[in-house]
Amino acid sequence: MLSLCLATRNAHKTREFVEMLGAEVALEDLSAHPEIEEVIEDGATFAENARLKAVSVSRFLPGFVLADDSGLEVDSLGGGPGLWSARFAGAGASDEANRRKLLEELAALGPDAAHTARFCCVLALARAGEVLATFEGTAAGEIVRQARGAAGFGYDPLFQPNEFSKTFAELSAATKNSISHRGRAVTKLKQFLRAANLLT
Ligand code: ITT
Repeated sequence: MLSLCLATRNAHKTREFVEMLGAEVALEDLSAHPEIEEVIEDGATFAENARLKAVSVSRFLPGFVLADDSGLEVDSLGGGPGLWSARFAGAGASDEANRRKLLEELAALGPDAAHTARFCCVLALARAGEVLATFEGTAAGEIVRQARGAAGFGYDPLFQPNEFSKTFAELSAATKNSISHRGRAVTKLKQFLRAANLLT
């Protein structure tokens, strides 16, 4: 069985990877490794940050390390919060505080501001300090005017994917995973792992 360490301290991300990779992959995340220091995410893109996290953690741990850098880009906010999605309302901000700030910033632009947005995810797979491959996925949709739903995490209650009338937080985990930015990136990761005979 393939063992993978997820270079994340976000338990919501870990849950989604467990749901998507299933029993074929033995997963752990950094909650099992409190000794590993926080990686400074100072890259200029999701891909750079994913590579930074994967390389840095794979220097400490044996085997394969997978990092996820992701975020929400809102067109009328010039692509923000983007790389700052986790810390939009300040370092260590709660998901709720980040959502409130997003709604406030959009409301300040007036009723005609576009609400189009996309979630982006880049995964970086590394071993022994070297990136083996990266995989990306996006999901397009719009920001709703009021939070709806209780599933998921982060900006899910505010994001309604195109062709759906429910937010990510109103959809089942299986449906979100089948259309999400992370789900699309994981599909590419699985293809890579199968081609390398690491997954059946
Ligand atoms: P790690 O760096 O430890 O993985 P993090 O939460 O800080 O955890 P990121 O720097 O990649 O991770 O920030 C991602 C943020 O983007 C996340 O905290 C959410 O606010 C948002 N986000 C990403 N994917 C999301 C999703 O599927 N649903 C809702 N919000 C999401």
